[in-house]
Amino acid sequence: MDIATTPTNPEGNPELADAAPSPAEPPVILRKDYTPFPWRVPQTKLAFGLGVETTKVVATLNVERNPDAEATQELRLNGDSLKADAVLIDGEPAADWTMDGPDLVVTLPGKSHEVTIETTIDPSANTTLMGLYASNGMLCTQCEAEGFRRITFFPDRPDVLSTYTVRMEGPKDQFPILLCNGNNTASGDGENGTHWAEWHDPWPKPSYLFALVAGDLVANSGTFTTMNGRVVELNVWVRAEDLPRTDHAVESLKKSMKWDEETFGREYDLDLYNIVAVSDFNMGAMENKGLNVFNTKYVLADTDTATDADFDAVEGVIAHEYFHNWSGNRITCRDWFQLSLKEGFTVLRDQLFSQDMQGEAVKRIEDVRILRAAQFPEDAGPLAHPIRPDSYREISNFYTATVYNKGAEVIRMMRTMAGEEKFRAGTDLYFDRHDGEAATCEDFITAIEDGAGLELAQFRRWYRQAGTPRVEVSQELAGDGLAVTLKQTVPPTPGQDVKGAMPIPLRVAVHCRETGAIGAEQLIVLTGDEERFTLPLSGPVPVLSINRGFTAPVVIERDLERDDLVFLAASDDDPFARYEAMQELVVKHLVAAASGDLDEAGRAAGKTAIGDAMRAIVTDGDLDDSMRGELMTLPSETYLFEAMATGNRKADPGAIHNEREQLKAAIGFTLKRELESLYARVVDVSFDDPAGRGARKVKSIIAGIFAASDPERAAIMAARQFDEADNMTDRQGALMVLCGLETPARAERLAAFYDRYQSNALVVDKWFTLQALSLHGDVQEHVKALAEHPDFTMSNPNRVRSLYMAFAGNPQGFHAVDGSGYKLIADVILALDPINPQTAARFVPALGRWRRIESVRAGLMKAELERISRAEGLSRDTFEQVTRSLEG
Ligand code: B3K
Ligand code: ZN
Repeated sequence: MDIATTPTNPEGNPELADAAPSPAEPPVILRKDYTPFPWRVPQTKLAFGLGVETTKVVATLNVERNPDAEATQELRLNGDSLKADAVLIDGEPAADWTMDGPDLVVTLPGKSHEVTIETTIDPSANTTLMGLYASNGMLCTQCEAEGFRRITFFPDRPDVLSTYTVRMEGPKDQFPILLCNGNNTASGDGENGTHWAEWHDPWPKPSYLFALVAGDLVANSGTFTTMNGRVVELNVWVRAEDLPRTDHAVESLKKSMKWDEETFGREYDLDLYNIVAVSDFNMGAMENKGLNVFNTKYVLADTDTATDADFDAVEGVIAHEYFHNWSGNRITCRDWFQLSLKEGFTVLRDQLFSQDMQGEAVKRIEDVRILRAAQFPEDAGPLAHPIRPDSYREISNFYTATVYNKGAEVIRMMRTMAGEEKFRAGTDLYFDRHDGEAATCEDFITAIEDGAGLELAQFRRWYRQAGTPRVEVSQELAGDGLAVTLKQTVPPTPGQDVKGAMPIPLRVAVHCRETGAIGAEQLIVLTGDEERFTLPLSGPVPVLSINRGFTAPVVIERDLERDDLVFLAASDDDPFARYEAMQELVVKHLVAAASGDLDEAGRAAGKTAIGDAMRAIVTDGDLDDSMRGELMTLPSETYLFEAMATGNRKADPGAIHNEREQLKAAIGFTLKRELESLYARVVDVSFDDPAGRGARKVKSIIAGIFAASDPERAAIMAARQFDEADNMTDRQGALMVLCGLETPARAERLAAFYDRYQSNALVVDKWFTLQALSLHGDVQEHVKALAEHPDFTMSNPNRVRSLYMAFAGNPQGFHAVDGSGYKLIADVILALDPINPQTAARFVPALGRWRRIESVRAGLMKAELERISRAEGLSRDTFEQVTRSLEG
């Protein structure tokens, strides 16, 4: 699972577009240039002599001509920062091999050969965390997308599938546990305190799914019996001190295995499933066959150190990686342009799983919130790309919210249109038809068409066209129905000026504001640029409820009366539509206020309407508190930024922040009594009560509202919540409120939190994040001071993200009007790029939103991007993101 971030906007820059590429520029790879690899590699043998500073690798590849490709004597093996110690062909030293840039090229006269290559690598010097690297004294690997070529020379592309047999040998005291993909076939002791293990993975796989781990680890083990009676050994491997926090991971794995059998008919296919937690990891986790490697953040959880959200994230990511065993491993991608084939589909599968585990309504709202926070800005910015991109310079830059989250939404639309049962017939056909293959998005669409009986010719545009469609809604009474006219536009994106209409499935209903009648739901599909649908009325004052359940990833533009929105926010039967009405009410008010479009009366009327809707939510006795918490959550400043930056209007983050804080204060004043009585109820709900989760959510939201309306009271409430907390959710929620306040309790509780958890890296990450995200006016000074803290390091991605990604996501700090927040993040990019380019490049999108922001800040952001672009020796990752951000 990737840890997605948020970027920004377009408009062509002819000067840059016309500039001749300098010779040092990394090449652009095009989807249309795909050709099959001329050789097959049916078997691969690897022998590792393991050491933290010196690891020797002997790779033996059985190669044969690929009859489906053009014949050639040249075998090109990809390498990255490698040199060959020896090259043998059929057991003899090769006379005819050359290096072509980073690649090794051999000439092979016959139809099949055995190619052996020896390399030596230094895992301790590998700070990129791609390939084989050292983390806390252990050795581990990360090969997706192109990390295997840092271990040995190999055709490192996803359509070359091979069966791997691996021998690992190393010092037993340092590496008592030796793990690899597949099954452990033999092991024993060697000379001079070494030991060895042999592993065989019977399932052919591409090199990106290879994994190896060697270290001092202990396992929390369990078993799972599959639907056909296979008994699978499950192990979650961690450092000994982390073992008490692994039960939730093991349980999550068992639940995922069961769910995938019941929901998609997918059964596990090996006798062993290993998960290893490592603390230095570029992303969330990795689905290597039979040996998943995880960021500790998505394995370790107990109530003292992890929040409710952390528990959910562990469950969701374990499920995601497990589901990849079929959607990704048994059927992999032909080339990296097809990434959404495995990622979009697997995200949908993990979302559906979590809906079943955690509750459908709240999970759906959370997923839409993530889409809007990360993907919508990406689709509206210079880094916009279709879910199946057409080109890249560095594929790591395309593990994006578009490929993952929009990819999931696109497949979800197919499911909505087909219905659950037919969709399942489509996925069954896909799994049957392409098992063992490296497939394409087109293969997936065709299988769904054939299996589910859908016609998806026009729908394929969702794979080709970038940009979030906007659907304009107008309505009029027509006889005994409501005539609704829908008009769609798909905005231009870099390289795509003109778009065709997309099929947009929308669940709709027409309620009546006067009688409160709830209309029957139906599914309509907008396929043209403009269409008119007549929907049945349920009473005299019709109110349209549209995109219920968020059936399509689009922006709905409608001009509903404020009273209609208040009505929907208080009474729509679709939980998402209810949430959406509340968001819309608030967004409209705040964007108008931040744009200077409201006079005093307008402001007062807006606040009154929001207060009324919020009162209905706070006092609704039928609502569970988890859903109440969602409805009470105000739109984020990022989402408001998006809403404000439409058409020719630019976003003003300063005005958005001030208006949002003022609205919070107004809600706190107006609903003081109601919020206090809600707080008094939820504060008494015990941790283990089934209603506890919702209660905890609501508790911290109320404290946050009071922080704006009555900071002194909020400080007392939050300090008390912190002191009395018997779990991390309450403790973190309270500390978040305190971090934004000017009160002695802030420093006291921050110190207490640090003292209590200083030996737990994941909780220390929270401690950094809480301060970097805070609403405190001195946040930037705090961040600079924290960078000097002894626990801060640039070499651990979790720590870097905990401080700087949090700060880049803190509008008040990042968008400081003097540009100092931009400079701070640009400095981070420049300092991190030589250490870990992949993580460095993830910070660029925050600066890339410059075209959609008011001119003073836009100029400052652009200047920082230009400063980065002038730096010598930029990585391919950062070069590509900065160039696109300036061109877009
Ligand atoms: N497939 C991996 C992501 C690899 C990212 C490489 N930069 C994890 C996942 O999506 O499950
Ligand atoms: Zn994935």
